[in-house]
Amino acid sequence: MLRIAAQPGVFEFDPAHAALVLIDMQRDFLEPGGFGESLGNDVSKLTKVVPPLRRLLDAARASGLAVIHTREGHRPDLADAPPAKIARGQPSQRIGDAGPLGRILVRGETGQDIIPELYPLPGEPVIDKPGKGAFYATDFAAILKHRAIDTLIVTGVTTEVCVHTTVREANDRGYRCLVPGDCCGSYFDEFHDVGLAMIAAQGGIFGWVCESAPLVAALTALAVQKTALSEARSA
Ligand code: TIU
Repeated sequence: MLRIAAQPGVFEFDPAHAALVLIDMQRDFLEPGGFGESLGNDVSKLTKVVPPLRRLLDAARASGLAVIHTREGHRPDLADAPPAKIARGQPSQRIGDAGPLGRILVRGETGQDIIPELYPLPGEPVIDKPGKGAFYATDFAAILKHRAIDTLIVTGVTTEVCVHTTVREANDRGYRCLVPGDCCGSYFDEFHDVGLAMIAAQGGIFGWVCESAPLVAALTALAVQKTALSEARSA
């Protein structure tokens, strides 16, 4: 069991039954010319998430923790895109329009894919989701069930939209969620701060919130332990 300093209290979990989930770390949200910018957002607000999340991803991979990625996006024919979602607001470009990163938020396009720094390795599931939550209209729950995962470490963008929706969906389904705040990002500083506070309030109404440093330290120690064990076995 690993024990991590968190709000509202220490978070204890078995890494054999946990997964690191990276929500929507896509060019469409982090780079100019994609969906995020089309909505009027300053996409540079999200870049600070990448270095800490890369450190956490490296530690998770080294320790053998399951890693699962998600991507928000739609079928090329937009058959799974709610008309209300396409029509919403006054974006500079709508979902499906051709932009500099390909068609906005469409599966298979450059913009819809994950940024190179956090690109999935073979064997790491990628969940293509049409909504904000990772459970809605996906096989995420089936994958978690088959791997006997009951604990999710949820990271990514944006804190108050897809991260929050996924944590809420997971919490209602009985998963325990830990959210490392510095591995999540928002276009709005105040929404990020309040979004994290909302998760941990009321004794952890949706989950737990932590910094990534103690989590990285615990996973790194686990990786060292596993390496020492396998070297001792093969000696
Ligand atoms: N616009 C915004 O903040 N977020 C999204 O539309 N999707 C995700 O959060 N991934």
